Amino acid sequence: MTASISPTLVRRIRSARHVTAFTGAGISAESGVPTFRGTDGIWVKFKPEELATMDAFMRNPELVWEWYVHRKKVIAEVRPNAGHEALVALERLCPHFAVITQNIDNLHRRAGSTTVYELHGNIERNYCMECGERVSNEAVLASSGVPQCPSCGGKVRPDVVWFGEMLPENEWEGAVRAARSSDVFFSIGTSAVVYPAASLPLMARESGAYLVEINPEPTPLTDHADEFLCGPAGEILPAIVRAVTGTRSTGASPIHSD
Ligand code: BJW
Ligand code: ZN
Repeated sequence: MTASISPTLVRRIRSARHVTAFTGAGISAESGVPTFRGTDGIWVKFKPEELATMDAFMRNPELVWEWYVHRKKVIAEVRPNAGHEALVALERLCPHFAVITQNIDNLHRRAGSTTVYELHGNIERNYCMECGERVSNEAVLASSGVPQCPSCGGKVRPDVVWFGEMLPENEWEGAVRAARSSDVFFSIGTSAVVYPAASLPLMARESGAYLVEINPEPTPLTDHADEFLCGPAGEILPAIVRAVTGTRSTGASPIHSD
């Protein structure tokens, strides 16, 4: 059975000037990129503190690089899915549309989204920890072990944000601006436990946004959402686009709404 997207949500999107989609690993799950937490999450096999911190990197850079090279190869092979594509369609329907992503997989840009704030970096970029020089993915993938800077010989790292590190200032400021100006704010495929990113949906709601969560599982955010659409992003987001454009009304049932 397919239930309809709520008329309230359709009306909110149609009348919105600013719509924002805040995404996490769940939106890329249907492309074949593993999530971090949950039954097939990366962290089931590896603890975050063993891999995604500067301490871990300094202790065992070979292991951390092995993990990133594996993920670079997985991400290079996958394609954006119907969820990413539906956000591109929504961007075309809304006067101002922004994607704020915690993902490092570049799939929103590859799908065609144009305003994308990447809070946790991008796995396709790398830089030297000594002199800051950018090092291409090709060079990194061609080297064995820990890649070294061609200019100074320093250790190269992926351009991602590890625990205990600050988020890139411009991306964070853009994300806060988008959250605070949102009329409708979607939180999609994130467990909403990693801060400061997880503060954005509540920031948006405080500023008057209609908060919609899309996830197959409830999260700490669920009770704060105006609507919780329970299910996979790759099904629910296209259903929202169909409902807004009036092409067809299918999709998920809101569990609660205002
Ligand atoms: C589907 C689906 C489908 C499945 N459709 N959905 C207390 C308060 C505030 C902060 C802290 C605090 N205690 C500690 C901190 C700091 C820390 C933090 O938040 N820790 C928490 C874990 C407690 N934060 C930081 O350190 C951040 N920096 C910071 O705070 O700077 C200030 C500072 C500086 C110095 C000292 C102290 C503070 C940085 C955080 C960096 C996070 N980095 C990572 C790794 C990135 C690089 C890489 O990928 O290798 O980012 S960790 C990892 O988690 C990754 C993700 O972006 C992030 C969030 O995960 P996400 O996207 O939510 O994925 P999952 O797997 O958790 O959830 C997937 C969801 O999808 C699930 O809900 C599924 O149900 C759902 N799903 N299929 C829709 N088809
Ligand atoms: Zn260097």
